[in-house]
Amino acid sequence: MSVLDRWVNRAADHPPPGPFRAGFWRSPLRGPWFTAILSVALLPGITLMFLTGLASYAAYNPNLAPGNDTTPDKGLLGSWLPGWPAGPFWLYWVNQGVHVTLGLVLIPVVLAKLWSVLPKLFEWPPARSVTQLVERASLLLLVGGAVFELVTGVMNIQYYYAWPFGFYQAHYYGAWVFIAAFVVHVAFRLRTMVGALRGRSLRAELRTPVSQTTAEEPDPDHLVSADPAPATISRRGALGMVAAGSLTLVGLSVGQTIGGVTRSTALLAPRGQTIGLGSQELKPDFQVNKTAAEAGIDPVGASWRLELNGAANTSLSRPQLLAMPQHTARLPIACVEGWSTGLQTWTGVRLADLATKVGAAPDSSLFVESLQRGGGFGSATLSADQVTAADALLALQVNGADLTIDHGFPARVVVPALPGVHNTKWVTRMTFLPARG
Ligand SMILES: Nc1nc2c(c(=O)[nH]1)N[C@H]1C(S)=C(S)[C@@H](COP(=O)(O)O)O[C@H]1N2
Ligand SMILES: [Mo]
Repeated sequence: MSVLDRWVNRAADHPPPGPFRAGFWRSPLRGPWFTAILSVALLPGITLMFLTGLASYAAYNPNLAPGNDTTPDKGLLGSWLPGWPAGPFWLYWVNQGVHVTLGLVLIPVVLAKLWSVLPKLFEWPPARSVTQLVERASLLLLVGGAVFELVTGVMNIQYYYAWPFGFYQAHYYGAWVFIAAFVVHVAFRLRTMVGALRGRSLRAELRTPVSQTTAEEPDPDHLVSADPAPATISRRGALGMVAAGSLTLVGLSVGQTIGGVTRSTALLAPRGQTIGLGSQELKPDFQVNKTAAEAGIDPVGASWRLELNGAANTSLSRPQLLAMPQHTARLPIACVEGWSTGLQTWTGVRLADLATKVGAAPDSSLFVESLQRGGGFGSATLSADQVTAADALLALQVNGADLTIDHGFPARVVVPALPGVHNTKWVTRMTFLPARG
């Protein structure tokens, strides 16, 4: 027996008091089956979270400059991402609705799962072998990563920027740390999970009342209590509580994604309840994410001109823009935070027509700048595909009325399938940039 083994054995005989002792944990619900059934929800759920998150990152056109990416050191973590298409119009709306709503759904499941394995956190001795030490360290990244992603995600959709780092970078890097730990964890645990699921039937559990609820068979991982107390809730009841928690979160937030009459049900969503200043013509008005006052935009007068730069440079007044061919499209503004305006009818000049006006090459990207000074989301670069899409507009009107200042007067970008953040409002300058070759 090596010195290390002897030390481990001696430590095992003398656990610190409280949660480090086996008898401390007495819930009869804890066990491999209960943990595994929660994993059945988490495995596809987390996979979909990761994929929709990656898609959302790609939708920002991170590889286009200037101004788009704020994770310049992403390297292999993102520079390989393909471009983002300019359709179908609902692509980003659905992607982000799924990402945000599913993230909320998973919160009760993650909490239940953490509860189910909580005794493992206090395992004594902390590690019996180097392999086990490594596995436990990877769990730190797994649990830390999950909590970090959920907490920053929720804080972001609640407008609560109480951290010293940028959300966009942190949530992205955090996702990679988490998913790496997740893959390792699944590789280690999949067999245990499948075995545990085979051991009991979900249908039988869903018919078992609390009076007949007893602990699972003792397991090698010691998830099952060494000294189980009588059940005070059935497995059915506990799973029902998790499901009810998830459904409540969905019910009180999904309205912000769907919009329309469901919007008023989104009691947990801070966005999309604000209606802009409105106008006589624009009725009924619809929600805005950010008002002109919030963005620090002063009323824009008749002297406003759009600066347009390409092979040639020019500038256009609003009457001149209105005199160009007008195109109408029904499109949503869909924000990264899962919030959307629902479908609105936007009318304005096609971006492609503006490109033609200044002789821009068809493969040009487009750098859009707003009147907004300082930080915020005052500029964005759109890809050539997005510029040439039939419904990609510099909108001048919405729902048959002139844009109000809160909707981006005198002109705003609206492009199908583009994240809201790149639909720049209060546009002042557009620069077509030939593809670098
Ligand atoms: N100039 C400017 N454009 C902007 C923003 C902004 O803050 N400033 N916010 C963006 C974001 S994050 C979104 S989701 C949409 C929301 O459009 P809305 O405020 O009209 O609802 O506008 C985008 N365009
Ligand atoms: Mo947004």
